[in-house]
Amino acid sequence: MKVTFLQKDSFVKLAIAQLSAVLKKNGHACDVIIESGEKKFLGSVLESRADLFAFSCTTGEEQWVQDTALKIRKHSSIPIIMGGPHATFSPRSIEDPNIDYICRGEGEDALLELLDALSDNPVKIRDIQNIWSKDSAGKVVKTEVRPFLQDLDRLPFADLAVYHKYKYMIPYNRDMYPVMTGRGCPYNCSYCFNRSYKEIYRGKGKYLRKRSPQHVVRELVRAKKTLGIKKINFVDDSFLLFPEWLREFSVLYRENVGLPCIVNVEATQVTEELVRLLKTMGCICVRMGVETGNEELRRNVLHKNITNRQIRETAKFIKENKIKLSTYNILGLPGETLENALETYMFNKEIRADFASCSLLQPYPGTAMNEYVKAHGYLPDENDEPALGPSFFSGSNLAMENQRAILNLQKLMQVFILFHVPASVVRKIIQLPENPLFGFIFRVGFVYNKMRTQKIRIGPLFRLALHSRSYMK
Ligand code: B12
Ligand code: SF4
Repeated sequence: MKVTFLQKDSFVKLAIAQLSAVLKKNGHACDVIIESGEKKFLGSVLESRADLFAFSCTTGEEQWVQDTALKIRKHSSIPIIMGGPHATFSPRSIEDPNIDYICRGEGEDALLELLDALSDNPVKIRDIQNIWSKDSAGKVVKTEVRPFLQDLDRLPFADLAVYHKYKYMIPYNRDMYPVMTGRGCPYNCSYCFNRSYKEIYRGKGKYLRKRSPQHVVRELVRAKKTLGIKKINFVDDSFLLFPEWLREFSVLYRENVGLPCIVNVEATQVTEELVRLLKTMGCICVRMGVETGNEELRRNVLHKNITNRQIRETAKFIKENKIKLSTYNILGLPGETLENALETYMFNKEIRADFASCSLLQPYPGTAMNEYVKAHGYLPDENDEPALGPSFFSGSNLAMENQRAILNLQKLMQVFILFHVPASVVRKIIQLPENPLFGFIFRVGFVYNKMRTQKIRIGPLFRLALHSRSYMK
């Protein structure tokens, strides 16, 4: 059977690449059609001879998914499935009359079983774990999630080639080959999906899982040969979770792959030894969650138990090893004052972040933060689900003090960091009226800082950005 994934913007979704590999290994066909890469998107979709249309949806994209499903349904009765974080944490997505199935949680085995049932005996669908469907009267049929996939080495390597009919994606994927070496995170930050993921999967096996070093290295060696990749982007939530794994992996990586790489870390796991290991691997940039410069907000509101001292120390190791430091920050937190927001700027300046990426808080469904903002009156209507935009860079619907100054700071923080602008000047600039120029500066600064810290070439990045405009809005 053939599954056609539909996507809005032109970046690799590893979920799709991973599911494509699994489908192909099991004798099915798989294609991706990207709206921003097509002249006549709907025409291409309808001509794709799919047996199943599929979406991998994060929160913020659901409106586009629903609109697209409606357009398809007007011309075709081929079944439609939605998976990904939004389907997992907002399962009422199944109530949309044009969505036939949703997949909650991990999709590899569930999707295969669904295809088998669709071709063989559709009645079986109601028993497939992770798949929610509807009966003939339109009533939702729910199932449990199956246990976590424990042996990640049994998965085939992600099939990035499924994207390469869009030629403009190839150079970027060579420059920033995305790979995941494990699944799961031990922490429970209030704004992140991990806590609810663990709840949905309670009693269903070990959450923290790692591929073997050999399995990851084999994938990278193959990608080097077949695709000519130049740099690796490890997208694991936290790359240093298992020091023993890293010790073994770093040796194999150096000997067999030897390409520059970029990783995400959590300051609580960083030691001088591990940063040195990253350096020996050719790590050029470490991305680390700072989130806020105010320890109390970080601990009590974000539920992130990392002290400023730990972050300072980690930053010192990273800088001493001449690795670029890129930080993730969030403004617009419940209870945050303008002074707190400025602390975030000052703290990034103090630790000499090379790039302080700054978003606005979006309380995603299923997170503790979502419950908190509803319970504490941060939404215009307390019964509302927070309506979230397509990107956490573009806006927030939460009530905040000094909104204008905070929104301006979010747009300009990375540029202030770049030019080491003194706090007294920052205070004045952010009081100016909001204006499109700040949005423009944000976009240019974001691209420039990515190029500078992650050594991405302008050509591939520009071509990709042209086809991912809604993400950068
Ligand atoms: C790499 C990454 C990105 C990349 C690539 C995006 C992508 N969609 O792959 C970039 C930088 C572009 C990005 C952007 C954003 N991201 Co992001 N990102 C991640 C990250 C770190 C890894 C994703 C990944 O590759 N996972 C590996 C794959 C294999 O796992 P998976 O995606 O969960 O897929 C499995 C299942 O969900 C399921 N599945 C998924 N899709 C489908 C489809 C079908 C049909 C089926 C059957 C099953 C299925 O099967 C898969 C295999 O088991 C995750 C955190 C994480 N650890 O997952 C956040 C995460 C997905 N991102 C998140 C967010 C919020 C965003 C942004 C909205 C941020 C923003 N700018 O505002 C954008 C949205 C972009 C978009 N439209 O997707 C949230 C999503 C929360 C939510 N409720 O939706 C996450 C979960 C992080 C978090 N802390 O909460 N992101
Ligand atoms: S450490 Fe990162 S990935 Fe883990 S729960 Fe917190 S925000 Fe999520």
